[in-house]
Amino acid sequence: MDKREIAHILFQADRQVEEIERFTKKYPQFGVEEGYEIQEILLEHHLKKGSHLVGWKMGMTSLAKMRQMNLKDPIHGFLTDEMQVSDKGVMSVKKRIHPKVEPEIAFLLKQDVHKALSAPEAFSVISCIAPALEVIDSRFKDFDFKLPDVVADNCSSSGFVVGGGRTRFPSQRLKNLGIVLEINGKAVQFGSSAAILGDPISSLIELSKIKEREGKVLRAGEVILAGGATAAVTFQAGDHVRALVEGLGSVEFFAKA
Ligand code: 0L1
Ligand code: MG
Repeated sequence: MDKREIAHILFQADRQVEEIERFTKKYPQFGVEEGYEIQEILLEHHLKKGSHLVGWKMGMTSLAKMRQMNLKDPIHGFLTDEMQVSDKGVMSVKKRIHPKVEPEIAFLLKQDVHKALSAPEAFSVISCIAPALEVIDSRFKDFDFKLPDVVADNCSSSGFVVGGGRTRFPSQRLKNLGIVLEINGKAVQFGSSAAILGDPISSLIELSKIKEREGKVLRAGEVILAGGATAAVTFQAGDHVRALVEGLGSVEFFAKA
């Protein structure tokens, strides 16, 4: 198994909007650690093409999904400026294979993070807590993947939107905020921030532990997507997609061909 070749295939599938078969079919011995090595090479491809790293996402953060995939820990991926769409902006459908959207909570970092954070420390490094929408678009046919595949595929990352949010927010409230996902004004999913690892701040804490293990630094200004609070939902060109998070406000995009 050639990791560079797999990263290249994933990058091309994304650029050419072409779905591919999961690699674990051909390489059953392919593991999660190799998945992260491939993800790192994939990031190099994005940077070489002129994209900038703007943050990180945590995935599979709901206990139900972790149980389903037999996971002890969530997974993580990178976010680039090319993936970001401004609040009320346009999300292209034709640049994506089979996009789905999920409501999330985002943290904005006000300082570099060099080490694993405790909960109070995690709150102290955040400049803003905001409602967010994440668009996932697995490069694998029918979203059919095993854990190493999806990790290599940057955890299905494709697009994201961050709303205005709040610079001050009571930490105790964050763990149980009502969340609604609307498509064309109709509520299609309801959830709670508790679905994100029991408390979204745990996502930032987990990420800080991962980065400490990797010997890497989270940078001031980076966005952290804490994880999906509901199931992800398919959308189409012409749809208006909005997430409302209790106490934090809303965030939206217009899906265009
Ligand atoms: O953001 C996420 O939780 C998605 C992780 C990848 C799994 C998927 O594509 O459903
Ligand atoms: Mg997500």
